[in-house]
Amino acid sequence: MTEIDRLPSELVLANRAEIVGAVVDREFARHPELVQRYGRLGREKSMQDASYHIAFLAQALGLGDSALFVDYIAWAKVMLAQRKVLASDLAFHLECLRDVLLAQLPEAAGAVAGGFVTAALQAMPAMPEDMPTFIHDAEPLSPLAHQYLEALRRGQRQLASQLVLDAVAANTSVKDIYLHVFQPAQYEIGRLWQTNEISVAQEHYCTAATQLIMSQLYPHIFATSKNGRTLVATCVAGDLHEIGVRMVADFFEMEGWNTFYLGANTPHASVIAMIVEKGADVLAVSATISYHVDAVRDLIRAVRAEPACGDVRILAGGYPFNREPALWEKVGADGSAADAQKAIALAAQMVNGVAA
Ligand code: B12
Repeated sequence: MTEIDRLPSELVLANRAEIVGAVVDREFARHPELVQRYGRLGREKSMQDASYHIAFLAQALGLGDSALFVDYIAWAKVMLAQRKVLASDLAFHLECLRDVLLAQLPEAAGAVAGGFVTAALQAMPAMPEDMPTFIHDAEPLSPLAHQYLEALRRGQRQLASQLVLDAVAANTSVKDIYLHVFQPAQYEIGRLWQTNEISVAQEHYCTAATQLIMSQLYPHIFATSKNGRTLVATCVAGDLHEIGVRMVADFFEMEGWNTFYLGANTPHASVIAMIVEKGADVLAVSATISYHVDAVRDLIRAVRAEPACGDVRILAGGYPFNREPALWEKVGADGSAADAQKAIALAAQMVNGVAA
């Protein structure tokens, strides 16, 4: 496992409130016109942003991986541009953050943390201010994915459900519906929220509807005969994004595994108890927000330290693992896969030595 330097990350988090205050003081002192540009709440919003940047920065520092922070700033640039925050103002905010880190942290830690911010600043000019759609016409089932998403955007979840049930009745596989309809539709919903085209409430509605419609497909999912293998699948403590790992669990179930899907935000001790109780062959751990990757590493350490977990193989996956392909090694997992289909192939290799 790569040697990980936790110190700058711990210092950044321990001094978070002071750093946030100093960044925003410096920003508004040097550019008083920001008050006119962003209104009465501008200062408050800038404090929220700084606090967010620090959470992501600390995680990247803890994993010794500046690319995670650069990726986060690319996401923030789109998010803020679509809310009328100028890229030049984001860059200036980051310059203030770097100055404060250099001034307030011990020299070595300040240099490392400041270096991560510099990496993001250097990459910023090439980062786009908008994001293309996740529903591509060349992909299988893209017409259905479009219709499904449009139905949900109009608030017609019954129609969305019927579209999916009709497709399955016409022999479209449940796996294809998951990978080519639900997954791109969820990514697209995220993009529309990020680019300020739909509200948080609309995103919640679409997500809840997708979970409901996934449940309507369960008679197909549990119809397979069993192969004697067991999977425990969970989101790490703190992470609320449960659909991805639920899909992973459902793919294993359809492949003949016995699966125990634990959902969002599961405490580590409960995951370990479940691995032991069910004699799991594989544990699938999911994190979507990169500041939860530490929790994945902590969970994996705890599982490895528990002799009763035997030689359970551990897969880690989700958004940050897809952005940074070497991340699974840094958290001590046995492997990762970009989607549910690839996850079953990898797990079959791990437990049987053959592809699924
Ligand atoms: C729905 C959603 C939510 C819901 C989740 C509800 C629920 N019950 O699941 C709620 C509202 C809670 C939420 C909250 C937040 N969210 Co959110 N969310 C999403 C959204 C729109 C869809 C997630 C989803 O269902 N994806 C579909 C599944 C199928 O895809 P997937 O997770 O990638 O899973 C596949 C693979 O990754 C892989 N995989 C996944 N897990 C595993 C595990 C293993 C072991 C393996 C091998 C593979 C694997 O296989 C899966 C199936 O093929 C995403 C958009 C996106 N791009 O995903 C944003 C998104 C992830 N959220 C985002 C953000 C910022 C947040 C918040 C921080 C917002 C806020 N300010 O509060 C919070 C954080 C909450 C928390 N503590 O976790 C950002 C993250 C950006 C970033 N740079 O990190 C995204 C990308 C939206 C965006 N475009 O801006 N969110």
